[in-house]
Amino acid sequence: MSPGGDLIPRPRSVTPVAGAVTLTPPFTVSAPPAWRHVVERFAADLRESVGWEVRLVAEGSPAEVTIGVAPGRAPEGYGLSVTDVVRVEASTASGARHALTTLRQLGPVAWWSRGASLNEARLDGVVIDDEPRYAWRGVHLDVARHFFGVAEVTRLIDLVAAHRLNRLHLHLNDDQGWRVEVPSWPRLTEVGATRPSSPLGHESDGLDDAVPHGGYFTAQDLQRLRTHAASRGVVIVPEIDLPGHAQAAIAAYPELGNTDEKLGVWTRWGISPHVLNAGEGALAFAEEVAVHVASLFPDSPVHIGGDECPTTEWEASAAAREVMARHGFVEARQLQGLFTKRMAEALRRRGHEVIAWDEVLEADVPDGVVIAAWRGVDRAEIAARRGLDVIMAPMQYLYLDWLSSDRPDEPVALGPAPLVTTWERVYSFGDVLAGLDSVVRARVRGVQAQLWTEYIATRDHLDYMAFPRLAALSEVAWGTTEDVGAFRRRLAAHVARLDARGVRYRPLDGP
Ligand code: TNX
Repeated sequence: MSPGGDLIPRPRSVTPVAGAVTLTPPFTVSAPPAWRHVVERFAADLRESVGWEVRLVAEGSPAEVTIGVAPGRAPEGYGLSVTDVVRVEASTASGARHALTTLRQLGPVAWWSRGASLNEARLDGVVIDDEPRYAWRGVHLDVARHFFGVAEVTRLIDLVAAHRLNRLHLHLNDDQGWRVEVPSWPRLTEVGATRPSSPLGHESDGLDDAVPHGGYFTAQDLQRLRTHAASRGVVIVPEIDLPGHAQAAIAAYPELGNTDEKLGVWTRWGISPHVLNAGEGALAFAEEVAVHVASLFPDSPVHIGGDECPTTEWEASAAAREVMARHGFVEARQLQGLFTKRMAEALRRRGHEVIAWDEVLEADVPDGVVIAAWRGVDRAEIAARRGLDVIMAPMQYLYLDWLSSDRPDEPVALGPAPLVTTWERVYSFGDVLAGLDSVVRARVRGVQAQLWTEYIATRDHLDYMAFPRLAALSEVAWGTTEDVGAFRRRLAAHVARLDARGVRYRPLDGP
């Protein structure tokens, strides 16, 4: 393959040129002082992979890799050239970081391994000019249905960053588990973080494994994740999903519910009918936990959930009907708008951007809320025409909990066919984005793939569901998709990097 011919995501422009550089350890990198942390991260990666030492020297000193400021570059853009030296230019630390990630891909596969030995790295001449099409290049991970701890999430952050993706959305609560400690509501984790069993096989089989499942993050855990993610240019976006998907919260605090029924943390998959009541106490609860979790991520947008909130309990509740009357609502669905407004306003007063699933469009939504459109591209179009920005997350293309193919030997996943998302299908979303009209296009912040974990309980299985589909997603998000056959050839080389990282990805042709 020609130099730079197997990069993923594909940069905007890659031109092979004469020249080559052979790096041997230790080598030097010069960079502006403000980007020191970016070089240190790169140095730590090479130390871990092949034991090389990378020495940071002052800007302007002779070095084998020079990193300079080019104010004209796009915020995440960069230039990278290999001639008789390696030169990087960028206008921000993010741009410089992307350049070094690309440089690592230009180098030997061993640069992605752990504890390998390597004498030299030969880089062929190439000039790369690059910048992403979308600012929001996200991956969502549901840590509620199955808990994934600090080590696993850290590893996912590394893999996300290796694909120049930049958002990790953590779904922190659901009917089946509450996964973040909130000091003023201790029972959320004392009671809500553990369920007695989980479905065995597919939900529709109706079986139970009789194995308790639990786990949650402390503030310190999340702080560690946040710091690590920041070092890789990844922003963690926490989600507190209310007023639906609230059964674990109601199990912990029955007064938040609508009935006297004694509920446990849910042990089935699907949509629990048990939602928060619409009284002041529950609204204050939603505000308080969202604000607390947001305080752990001071620089992040915060997702307030809002999906799949059944209204059956509200319709049957005299108290809810009273709240409706007070607000002049004609349908129970409008009650959800009280949560959207309460949470969104509290978060925005504290400087957070607010994101919500597209169902919130069916009740009042404050201006400025960003819509994560999951039920289809049509929901993104509705939001955009209402003047709201959108994150494209449609299940028909970007749900990685769907089967990887229609082969009978795929591991059990959300649905039977036709709920299938091949990596080719993910990749084809680039064409859908290209076909959007200008009104919608102007509102698209970016794209995001979803890893719901009802049927993903282990790290190896997470790898299988995530890759290579996230590699395809990264190129959709970067905005450089091309002919799928050409992508496949690059992907076939790229999986060597995943192998080097120990990723148990799904082979390109089948399980
Ligand atoms: C819908 S997508 C959900 C999740 C499920 C997922 C399964 C969304 C906002 N809600 O609760 O896990 O489908 O694919």
